[in-house]
Amino acid sequence: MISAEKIPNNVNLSGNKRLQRALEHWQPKYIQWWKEMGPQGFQDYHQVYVRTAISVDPEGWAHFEYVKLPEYRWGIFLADPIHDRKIGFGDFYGQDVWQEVPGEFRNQLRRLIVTQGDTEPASVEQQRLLGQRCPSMYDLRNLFQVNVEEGRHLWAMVYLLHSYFGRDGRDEAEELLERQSGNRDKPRILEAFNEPIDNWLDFFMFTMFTDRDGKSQLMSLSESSLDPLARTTKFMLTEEAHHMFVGETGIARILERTCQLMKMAGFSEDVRTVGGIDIPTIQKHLNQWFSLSLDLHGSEVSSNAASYFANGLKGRAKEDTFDEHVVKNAYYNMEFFEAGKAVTKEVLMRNAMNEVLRDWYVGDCAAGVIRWNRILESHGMSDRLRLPDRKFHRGIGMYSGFHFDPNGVPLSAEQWEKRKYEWLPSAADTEYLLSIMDKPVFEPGKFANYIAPPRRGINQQPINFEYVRREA
Ligand code: BYC
Repeated sequence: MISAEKIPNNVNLSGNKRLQRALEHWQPKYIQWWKEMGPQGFQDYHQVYVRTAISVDPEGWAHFEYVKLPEYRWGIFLADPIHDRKIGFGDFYGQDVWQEVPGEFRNQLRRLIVTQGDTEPASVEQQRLLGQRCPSMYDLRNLFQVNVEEGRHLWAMVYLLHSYFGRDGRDEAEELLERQSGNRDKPRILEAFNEPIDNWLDFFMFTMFTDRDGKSQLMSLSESSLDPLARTTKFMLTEEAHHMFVGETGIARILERTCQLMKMAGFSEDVRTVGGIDIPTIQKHLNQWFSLSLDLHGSEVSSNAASYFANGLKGRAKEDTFDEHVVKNAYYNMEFFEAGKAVTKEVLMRNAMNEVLRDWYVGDCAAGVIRWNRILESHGMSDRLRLPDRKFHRGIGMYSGFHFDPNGVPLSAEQWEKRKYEWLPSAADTEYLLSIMDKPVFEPGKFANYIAPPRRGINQQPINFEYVRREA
């Protein structure tokens, strides 16, 4: 039975019987999905020290408690309404925002919400085995925090589908639990969410780069004319920040440890001989998840994106920082790749909105890489990490039929086949990573050899706090 205590919410759930009934019908299916497809081996006997959002104010948001994962209180929260909010971009600029879905945009909005919603359970599925290989109890807890929040983000999208899309919305909500990451017959919608994440280097790169796509997409949806969508995604962004923290600090701690091990082993030694993760392997995983996450922004030239913008459904990140919001006669200088050469052409800005968002995303990623490189620098290392060229390893958009190296230099199909594992993780790299992650570290305060401890614990708890406890 759904109640305000069980499902914390600020949408007056108990005052909306129709919605309450719809969610009551969906909830047991969600719990069944969570138990089958969520963290494996940590459903029944473990209690996890997690943060649960119980309201949108800073206090209610930072509520920490031990819970069994299937008993996490997945709540429904919208950021506070902005009084008299107006549409901020596109053809309806300056008009009142919508509290209901306009019939003519119903399909487009449903598609955007379903695509966003699909990524959330997908990521939980991708990460379901990681607990068995955790580098520490601190990291295990962070993994589960990320997982339960992705589950909450699914609830957020399901709330919108149930509230505003009637029968179709309810059907879509069911299908969100039926598609499965990596399933050949019923895969998840976007490609990056069908890739396995079976080791912690992948997990940290995923939370650094793919969750950052979550940030850029949610920022653009939080500008939406559909006010409930804008308010829902705005609150999701507060949780997204922690996911990127997990990714960025996870890699930072691996880099720290790699530097320490290299010093101990002597710089000419392969750090793998002392159980560390070498910088080329880190770079390959960066290449993999950055390029997959570039794909998540869609094609460079997209009539879908133009129409989302024109109709006010999906804007640019930080729309209010732009001078002009209708963007009817503006152009974007885009680089095309024609007959083996780069050619710059003008494209109508509205058609280039995916690329505009990707520009913002690349800038945000680049800042993170600079912070990582400071660690290498502080240890006197000459190695540096870098983002590969945007053309590298693309599966969506105009570069997808071609091959490029990380500098953006075109390659023939044969050259690519011969060299791709210089830049992307090979089966041997994965095998090595799994070999150093085969024994989970469950002892409080202990860390696997390949990663340094964090600077501080969660919620001012010590690093050796029992973040996950097993019931007797
Ligand atoms: N894989 O016109 P185009 C997150 C399809 S992550 C496979 O360029 P559009 C999270 C596309 O559907 C953020 N297919 O597409 C992170 C279209 O198909 P149709 C998730 C792809 O619509 C970590 C065709 O190619 N949020 O939250 O402009 C953990 C033509 O494409 C892909 C959103 O995605 C792909 N990568 O842009 C947990 C926001 N890309 O019509 C969570 C909502 C494109 O030919 N979604 N296609 O059948 C959107 O805004 C847009 O759907 C996209 C695509 C930006 C994804």
